[in-house]
Amino acid sequence: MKLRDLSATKQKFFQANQQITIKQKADYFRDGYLIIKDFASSLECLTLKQVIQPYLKQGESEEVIFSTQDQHHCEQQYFLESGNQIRCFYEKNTKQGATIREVNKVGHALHAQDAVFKRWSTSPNIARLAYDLEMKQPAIIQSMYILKQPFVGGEVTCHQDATFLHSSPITVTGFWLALEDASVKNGCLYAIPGGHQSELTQRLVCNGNRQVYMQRLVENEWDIKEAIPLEVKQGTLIVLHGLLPHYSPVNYSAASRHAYAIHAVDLASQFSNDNWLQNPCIERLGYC
Ligand SMILES: O=C(O)CCC(=O)C(=O)O
Repeated sequence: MKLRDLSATKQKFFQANQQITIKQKADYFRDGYLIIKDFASSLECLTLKQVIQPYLKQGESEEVIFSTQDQHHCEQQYFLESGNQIRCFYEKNTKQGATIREVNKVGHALHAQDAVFKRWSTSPNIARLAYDLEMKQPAIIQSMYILKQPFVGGEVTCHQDATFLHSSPITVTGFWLALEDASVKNGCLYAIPGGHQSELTQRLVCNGNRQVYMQRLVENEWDIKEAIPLEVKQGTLIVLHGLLPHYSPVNYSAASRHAYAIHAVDLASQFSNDNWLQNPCIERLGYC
């Protein structure tokens, strides 16, 4: 099968329309996350893993990422302008001259700028799920391919997705697909069951000068000791409520832990105009 030839898999991609059960929906609203096994076939996972390959690039040169004059500013610009692009981000301390083995993630518009990722992201399976979870006008606004590479895959500190994609009311919902088995050994996701019922603790705000900073909203944070590992097999989808505290630790193992994560918001809510993401590629979800 050619890398980009999806004809063989098309049926599987669009099979869909399996509604979640009442229990699954109740579990999601109680726990803040929902684990759906076998959401994607191994062929779909393999296809996405192959399609990402040409996007994995060596660290960019000085003008893009690294400036001796104002490194921080350049890094911020690179990040802020990635909302409608497909760009590599690297593990910490490996900016200049980073190798492909040090790519941390690729973001943030695979769902719109690559035909195969777009097809998967906007498939009826995802759309149906979004509507089932009571989104009224769901639309994908961000996507990331996370590699968590062997030995170097860095920690994603505990956060709520609404910190980064804020709206009133908060509607951001994550759809995280395991493209490889994820366990405590290779840095699987951890989440605090029920933690989505707590407040939003901080926001990443972008000011008029296009500079981002973290704004703390409440003093008390969640207790990270309450987080549990979400060990899953390849093809499993984890749906994450936008207020659910979650993280993933360093991958010290020899096995990578690839995942594809998309974030949707409800267009019926008001997307905050001081979010970092100001130029999103919006892909509305619909199904017939
Ligand atoms: O895959 C990971 O390690 C973190 C993903 C994450 O935090 C997210 O998708 O919101």
